[in-house]
Amino acid sequence: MKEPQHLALHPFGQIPTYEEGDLALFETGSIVFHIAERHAGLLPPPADGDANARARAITWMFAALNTVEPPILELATARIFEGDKPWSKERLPLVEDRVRNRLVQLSRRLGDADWLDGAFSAGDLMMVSVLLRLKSSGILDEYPNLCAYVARGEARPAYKRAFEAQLAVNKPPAG
Ligand SMILES: N[C@@H](CCC(=O)N[C@@H](CS)C(=O)NCC(=O)O)C(=O)O
Repeated sequence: MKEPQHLALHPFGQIPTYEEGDLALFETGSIVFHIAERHAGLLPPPADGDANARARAITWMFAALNTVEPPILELATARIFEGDKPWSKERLPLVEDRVRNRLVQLSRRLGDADWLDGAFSAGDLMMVSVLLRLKSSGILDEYPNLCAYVARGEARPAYKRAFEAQLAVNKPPAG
């Protein structure tokens, strides 16, 4: 990923990247937004009476990436890369509490609704994928409505198709 060919697509040498004709994009949020703008079912259509619904769905995309994901990424870093540091035991509970703080707020807002704002949108898609990163930590289990929300996201046929396609690419070669 740090070779010139990939760096031409992604200046930070990361994944994902997305190519469509002569367009090359990087950043998950930008890629999802690009697709959502061009295919039905991911954002409320602008001419659909409630133009604000589209703006709110986009807001949830930003909230997932800018407000909910940062403490979750910090937790992953603290657990995976800093777990052996002498100060790790003291710091970890602080990082976990920052994650819990966001989850409490998100859980309260979701309540017993299926999705964050009416029908499923790219905002839910982003939020579910961000929350999925927490699965191995066990923290998500403290919020039953968020667990059910993530399970609904994973149960969508489109999610299953995408996940299986990804697994097929990542599967180690036979033998
Ligand atoms: N904000 C970026 C983050 C991308 C990112 O962190 N990608 C990781 C994999 S999930 C990566 O490529 N890590 C390798 C590296 O940073 O060298 C996005 O959402 O696209």
